Amino acid sequence: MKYLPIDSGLFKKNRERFVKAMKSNSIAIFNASPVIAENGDAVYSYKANSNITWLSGITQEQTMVILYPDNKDTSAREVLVIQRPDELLEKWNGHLLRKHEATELSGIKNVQYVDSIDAMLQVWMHHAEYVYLDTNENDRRGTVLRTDLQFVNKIREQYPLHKYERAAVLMKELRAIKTKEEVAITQKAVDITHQAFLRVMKFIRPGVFEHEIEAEITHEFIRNRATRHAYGCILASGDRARVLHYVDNNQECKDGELILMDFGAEYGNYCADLSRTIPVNGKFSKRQAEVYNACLNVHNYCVSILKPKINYADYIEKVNAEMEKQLMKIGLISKADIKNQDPANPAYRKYFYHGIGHHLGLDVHDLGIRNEPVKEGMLFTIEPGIYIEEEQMGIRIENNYWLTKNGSVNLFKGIPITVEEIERYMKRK
Ligand SMILES: [Mn+2]
Repeated sequence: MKYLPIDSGLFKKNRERFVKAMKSNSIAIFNASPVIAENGDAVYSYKANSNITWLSGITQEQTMVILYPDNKDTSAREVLVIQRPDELLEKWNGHLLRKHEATELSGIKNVQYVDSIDAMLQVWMHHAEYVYLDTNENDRRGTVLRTDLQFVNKIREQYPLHKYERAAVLMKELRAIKTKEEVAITQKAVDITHQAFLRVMKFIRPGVFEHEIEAEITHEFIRNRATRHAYGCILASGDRARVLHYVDNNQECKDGELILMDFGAEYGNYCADLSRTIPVNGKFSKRQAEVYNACLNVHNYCVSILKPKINYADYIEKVNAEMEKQLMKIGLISKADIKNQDPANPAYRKYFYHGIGHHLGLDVHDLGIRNEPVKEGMLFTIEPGIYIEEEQMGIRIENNYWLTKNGSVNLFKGIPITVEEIERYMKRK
């Protein structure tokens, strides 16, 4: 890992929160994500299971976390399972964690090797009444990792009379609330992303290619100890900005175009997520500024109402109404369009066709509620966008906000966002 050590207190606090939510006399078992084969003997770049990372900070493959807070054997109330160091493997792939190192990183004292865990697990299982197992309960994707299911099936077959519970239900509640320790790490990811944005604002000019901008961002990320991009970065100049997940990044940025950039660093396993749209030549045209300001008005409106207690579904409804108002102001939709609209596909949807934001954390689209009141400690992106086919233009403006008791903290504090700030920053001497 490239990031600086993280105090194990962060993970200890997370485990305490999970344990508090468990039923009495229950055991929870979490498994690492598998290594996925690519071609030949190559494998895809490894990303640890986010729940394992959240509970322990360990990102090494084959890791398990086992929590059994009522275990009569008090030394085994929390157990970290790692792969046994192997000298030959280390000659090829580098250092593997020793037990004391795993304890140092996670704060878990009892560390066992994965090849010897079955016998111990059997004893704990025989004493426990409830068993929490983990699957990827994502509304869009469902369980993607067959190993999750294989493990669930194996345990259920071996212990058919236990009562099974879903760890995902608890994780969705818990991981949605970010502790100040987690936000401190996220802030680092945000700061690196902020730096990269300042760098490319000075770099972008007519004739530059999108992939050259990607290279600048990557350079800034890695030199500042980011592990990688938190997601495939989007560098979309001109009309390509209307493709929400455009990642080809291989075209020329032309004079007079706007370029939409959506990128974020992953630092210490936490993600940042920034979108900015700037003029390739450093100056917005009158129309570009008009549309940009409409989008910024929606952004600022979101910030003013996204506070604890508002129901997320109500928030979305209010935001959509504001977007409708702004789109009318810049002449994209009319009163008649709204009057005649299909309620299932309202007029504003033609120009704003994605969600207003998402939870942010270890995953870019992090776990969390979608139709309940939002709570203090949640971390959201706010990212309205306006995409106009007729004008070959797309604009999105995104920052990351950590909810406080009465409002929110903008983690991208001080970053250029207004037309004037961007033009001033891009001005060459
Ligand atoms: Mn986002």
